[in-house]
Amino acid sequence: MFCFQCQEAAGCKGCTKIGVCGKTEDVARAKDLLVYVTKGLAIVSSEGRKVGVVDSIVDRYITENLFTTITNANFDRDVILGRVRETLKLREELKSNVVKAGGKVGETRINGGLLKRILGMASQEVIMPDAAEWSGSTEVDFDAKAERVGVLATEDEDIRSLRELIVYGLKGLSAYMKHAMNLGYNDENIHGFMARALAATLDDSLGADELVALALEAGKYGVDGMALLDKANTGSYGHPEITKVDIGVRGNPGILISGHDLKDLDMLLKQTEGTGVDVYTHSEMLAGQYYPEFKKYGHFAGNYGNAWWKQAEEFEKFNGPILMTTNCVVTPKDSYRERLFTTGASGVPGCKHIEAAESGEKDFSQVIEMAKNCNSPTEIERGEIVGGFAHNQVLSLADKVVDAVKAGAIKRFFVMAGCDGRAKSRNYYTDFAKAIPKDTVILTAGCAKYKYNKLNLGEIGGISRVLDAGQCNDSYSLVVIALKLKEVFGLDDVNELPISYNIAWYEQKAVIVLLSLLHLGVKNIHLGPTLPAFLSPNVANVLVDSFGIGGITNVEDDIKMFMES
Ligand code: FS2
Ligand code: SF4
Repeated sequence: MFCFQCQEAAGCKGCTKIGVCGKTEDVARAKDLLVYVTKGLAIVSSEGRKVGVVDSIVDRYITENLFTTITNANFDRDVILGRVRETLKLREELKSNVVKAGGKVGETRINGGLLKRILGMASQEVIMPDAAEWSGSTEVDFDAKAERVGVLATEDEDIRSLRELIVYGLKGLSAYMKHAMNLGYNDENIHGFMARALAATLDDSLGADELVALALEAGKYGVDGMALLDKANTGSYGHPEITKVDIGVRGNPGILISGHDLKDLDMLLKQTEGTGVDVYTHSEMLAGQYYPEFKKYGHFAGNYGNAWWKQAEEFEKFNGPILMTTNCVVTPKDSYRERLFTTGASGVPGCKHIEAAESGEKDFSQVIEMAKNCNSPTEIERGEIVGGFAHNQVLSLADKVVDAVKAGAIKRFFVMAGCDGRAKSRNYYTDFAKAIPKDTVILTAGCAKYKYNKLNLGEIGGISRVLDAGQCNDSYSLVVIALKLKEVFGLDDVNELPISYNIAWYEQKAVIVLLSLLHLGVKNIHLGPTLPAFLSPNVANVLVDSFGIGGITNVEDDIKMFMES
């Protein structure tokens, strides 16, 4: 196996025996193959669009396949290989529809020779890439193929780096699209781009310049995807508002819901109402606490625990069932394995998975029944945290914020969005938050916030010094806020604002957030705790030269550098 898609890639190079995330070799093979056949489906889908064939089931499947391969989402090889089989089937069905519509989807080899079968346009011979033609049915076929189509199949390290940058950005985008789609919001243009861009990662005629352009174009669609999800979330559940969230426990049995899917939270809250079971949020689901539509439930308790990587210890103490709606899942300990349920793109072999019905509804009754027979959660901390500073809420405070900046009470904002992770080096972010001058404010989103959201960093003129917009996709809110400030201060360029970007990354959603910021023209973003292993030295240089991307050094020097910029 070879995987270097996340920040925890072994030795900052890549995982080759087993993933630091727990991904085993056989799961890695299944995922490599799933990505490959998804590219094949994307090639046919892209060709189909040229002749007006748009298949929403195919679009959904591509989206879900990519989401399934995100770091820490799904460890269930059988599920992943099931998706490989279904993808091959969908591809062939789509091909015949494309041919009927006059599209060009051919194949290359018959009887070992290079006879080009002509499909569609009678006068043209079409050679399709292998990914759009290859088929297999047994696990032996699948494993043999997977060995030849992983990341290292692209020999040139710069082309490989750019192809993977694009694929990882698309994986992140797929997560945001899936959440929006679950709420009934969709955008055909984004699916069209995803298919085209995936197909392009197997196109040997594209060189580095074209792939750099495509990565930046992915950033444009990243902004569109995050805006769509913002519309879906706020249209369904209202605008996040300033909220104090209890981090202690109550005396009732509880269900802990983790991951990012608000539709799952919605269904769980409805189904637990009146059952005597409380619902607690965990990690990125904390953001659910900020939405008016959820706050109305009396049995919606507080937030339990911290960022994803502490889950083994915290899930053990929760005592009740845990529902993982997306990544980040850590291989469960036996002590709570039976209490761990997965749904959506997440999956763990041996843990119960809750499927959606055709209508999208999910039946959580077995989770609720289990909760009733469990002890209430063990208290691990007490107090409260404050959040809910998404764009609508912050813009309603805009006058106050602008006055504070004009009066010099706020000297600088630090965007510290992104992810948390287990590396000790990430304590940098706690130290950084403690050490920045008291007249600065942190804008955050994503699970990175757990490094400093319990530090009580105080307020400036009634404005909290840590403004948490919500989940990683709510980085969109931070962009809306920045663009508003640019307008209010009459600036031409968003980079003229007193905002510094010190972003922590872990998995592929952070990649689409980064590409989105680059697309919006944001410069001098610092990424840590390490730069991505998938950036080759040449590709990293392009990002440094064109966008001023940098890493982190130490708290003192970095603060000095940011404050002087
Ligand atoms: Fe955190 Fe994990 Fe949110 Fe990432 S809970 S690292 O999925 O997207 O950020
Ligand atoms: Fe390693 Fe990250 Fe890939 Fe897991 S997702 S195998 S930790 S690089």
